[in-house]
Amino acid sequence: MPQTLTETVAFNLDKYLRDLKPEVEAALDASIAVIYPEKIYESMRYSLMAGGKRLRPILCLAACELLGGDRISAMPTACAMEMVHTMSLIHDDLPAMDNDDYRRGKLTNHKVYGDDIAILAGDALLAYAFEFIAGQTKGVPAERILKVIAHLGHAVAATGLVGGQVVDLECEGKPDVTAETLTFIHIHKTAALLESCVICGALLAGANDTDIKRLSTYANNIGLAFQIIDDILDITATSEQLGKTAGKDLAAHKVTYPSLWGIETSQQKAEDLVAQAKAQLISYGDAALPLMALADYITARKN
Ligand code: GRG
Repeated sequence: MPQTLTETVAFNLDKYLRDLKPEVEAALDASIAVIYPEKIYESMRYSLMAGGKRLRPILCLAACELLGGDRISAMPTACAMEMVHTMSLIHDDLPAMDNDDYRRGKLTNHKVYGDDIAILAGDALLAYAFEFIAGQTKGVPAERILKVIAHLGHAVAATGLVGGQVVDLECEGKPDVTAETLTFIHIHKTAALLESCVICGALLAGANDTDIKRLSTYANNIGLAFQIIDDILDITATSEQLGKTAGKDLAAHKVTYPSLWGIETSQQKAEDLVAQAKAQLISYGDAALPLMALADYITARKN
């Protein structure tokens, strides 16, 4: 059992991701077949199978395993998380929103299939994510599955991603956005789904109220840290490294954490949030090593 937070460096995250990522990729690949009308299924698969870090499904599986659940029973929910994440990226990239040409190193969905099909591919992925959890989760009591569906619904609705995106759009072009508003945006737009990944994985394994409270704090902290690092990378990384257009926040004069606090302070705040996140996991002992290492990865990542 780790006695201090620094002992978590002993965990081999590279190997963990090398093992787990292909499992997730294979499950995602098997989740959607191309049938008539082919164009919509191809568009859904184009973005779903375009790569990406697969951080959300991995967090879901790691949280389930933390509490003694097994990967197989959490895999449909893990895939659903990636479907929801992918649909949010497709819609975020549309001309009516962020208007991006590249994502995950490829042309964005609407650039390939047109705005109409991209909107529908996002809608279809969102609906299918819930169907997939309900229909594919095996060996888990129905009331746990119901809790997962309700939690994910809350995380993506106006209470979560959609609400965060609306406030983000409202803030466009405003120079006087406060740190509180920025935090509201990112807790809803980014952290809510990451939190749902962790909590739903835990719910599938039978989490109790104490687990939920600890894991929710863990996930919200890493979610906010994730967005702070995202804002920093928008300034410091290249478009090639990011797989999407770098420097967009600066070009749009968007208020971000680095624009409010500077890069160094922002990095420090992200590291503090990760340390607080990891502190929530101490009582789980070695079982928490993957989630601890994933928290560290959030601030160390380069894309
Ligand atoms: C959810 C119904 C519904 C609609 C979507 C467009 C929208 C509403 C919300 C925007 C959500 C959004 C795009 C948040 C940004 C989150 C973020 C930092 C994405 C980048 O995640 P990574 O780096 O990407 O994990 P990869 O490609 O690695 O998966």
